[in-house]
Amino acid sequence: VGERRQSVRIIGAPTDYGQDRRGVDMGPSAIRYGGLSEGLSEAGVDDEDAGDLLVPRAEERDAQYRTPSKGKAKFLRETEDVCSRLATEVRESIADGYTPLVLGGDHSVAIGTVSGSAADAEIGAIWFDAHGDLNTPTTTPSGNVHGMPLAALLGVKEWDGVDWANAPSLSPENVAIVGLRSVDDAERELLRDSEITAFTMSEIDDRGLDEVVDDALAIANNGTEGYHVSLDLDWLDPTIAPGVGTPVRGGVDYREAHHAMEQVAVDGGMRSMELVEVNPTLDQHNETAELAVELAASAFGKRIL
Ligand code: 4U7
Ligand code: MN
Ligand code: MN
Ligand code: MN
Repeated sequence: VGERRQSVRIIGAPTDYGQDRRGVDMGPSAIRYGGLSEGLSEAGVDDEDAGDLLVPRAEERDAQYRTPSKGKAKFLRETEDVCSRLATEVRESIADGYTPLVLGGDHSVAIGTVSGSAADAEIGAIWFDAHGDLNTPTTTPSGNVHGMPLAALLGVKEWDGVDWANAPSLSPENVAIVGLRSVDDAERELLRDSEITAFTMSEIDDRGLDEVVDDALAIANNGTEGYHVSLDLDWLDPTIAPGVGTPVRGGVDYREAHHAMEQVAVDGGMRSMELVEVNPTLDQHNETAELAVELAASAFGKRIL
């Protein structure tokens, strides 16, 4: 680290189609206001801000897409539209020599980020999250697409009529979920039958996060040309990251999280990153957004000394 100067392109994806609590569409503003550009300079990278994708407000969309009937995905067409535009931006950023840093928005934007990052290369992914995000329109208990992006990216085929199911972006053997502590029955079944590796909080308690992240990096790097880091802020304990829509107690603490990101920086194989699920309307004095900034700075190589 430190030898090559990295260039980061920031792309805002201000969506809130993927979940029920409004306000997560203000995430990109909150993260920028939380000092993103300064944080990245402290990490020694050059940053360029591409601004935000244009995302129509949920209220302007047809009410039928908002209906939370079980076994259906809400705002699926809207999500598909945003994600396909985001994928293009991410792909082009990488082709231009940048590491894309996507600011969500709810976690459904990962479908776009990862599709773009995987468009021209075999990649792995490390999914820092309390949740598995492995539901589909058939298994979802909520109808919320932010609970489905990893299933979409792995090509779990229950997406009828939506393009992303036809071209999986990730292979299960190169995917590691880190920090898992809230799992639905169908997700548990899928995890049991697939080659995805899930490191639960209980395994982290047992082995320590440092060792677990080393394993996750090895999985994501194995036979790939780098990996995507998807950082859902609900990965962290809600006492330090209250500004998220689906908090789950028992997450990683401040120093653990930083060390994990520092491991990513030392590894050097990160191809793209996203910071998702920051909801300023649920936050305390923007602390969750500021924490997202600090963690991104660590992932891009910021050091104490
Ligand atoms: B997040 C949930 F049922 N599993 O599918 C669902 F518990 O992106 C939550 O990780 C999903 O924040 C959380 O709605 C999605 C629920
Ligand atoms: Mn989550
Ligand atoms: Mn270590
Ligand atoms: Mn998530």
